[in-house]
Amino acid sequence: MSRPVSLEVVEGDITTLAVDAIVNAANESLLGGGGVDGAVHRAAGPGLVAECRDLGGCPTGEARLTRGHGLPARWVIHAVGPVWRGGGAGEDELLAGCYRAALAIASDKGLASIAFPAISTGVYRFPPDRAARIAVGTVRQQLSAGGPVERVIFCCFDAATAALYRDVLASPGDPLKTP
Ligand code: AR6
Repeated sequence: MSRPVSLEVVEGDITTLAVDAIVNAANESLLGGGGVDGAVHRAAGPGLVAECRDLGGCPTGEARLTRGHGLPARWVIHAVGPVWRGGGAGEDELLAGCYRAALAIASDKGLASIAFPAISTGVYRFPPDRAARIAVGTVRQQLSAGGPVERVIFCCFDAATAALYRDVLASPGDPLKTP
């Protein structure tokens, strides 16, 4: 029997969430940056960048695991989203790849709860509505196969992004097929 997976929207700072894993919107170096990446590294403390250094980077569309260090979350999954270049450079598939890769890591580790930021929608300029549909659609698709993940939080830094996610979650049909 398959158990229901809870998909929730939380407005706020992802570094405060006491979940099994938070996802970081990182860059290919994995050595920190601005936005959510800067916040994650500040809250985790210097042990995080030291662990990241040993990973040797991460290609766009993929993800890597570290411990949470000073964060309330036990683990950080660093996902590298694509820079938006107009939509013709495989951005949709690369963004979907981030969500798939992060959930695959969570499943491998047997994690029950995971929180995602709106990957690529800040410095990397991915259109937020398109990104929200890809995030929700890909997570639903990935979790339909079952596994240990029971709770997925879409952590939105502002009210507009939270409203967008609530709309996508409430809309009938597959968000990946809605133009
Ligand atoms: N908690 C939750 N969401 C946040 C937080 C936070 N503390 N801070 C920002 N956001 P961005 P990207 C939201 O720019 O577009 C970095 O320099 C933000 O409002 O953090 O994937 C990396 O090193 C936006 O909705 O990530 C890379 O170089 C979302 O998180 C680059 O930026 C993503 O914005 C990655 O750019």
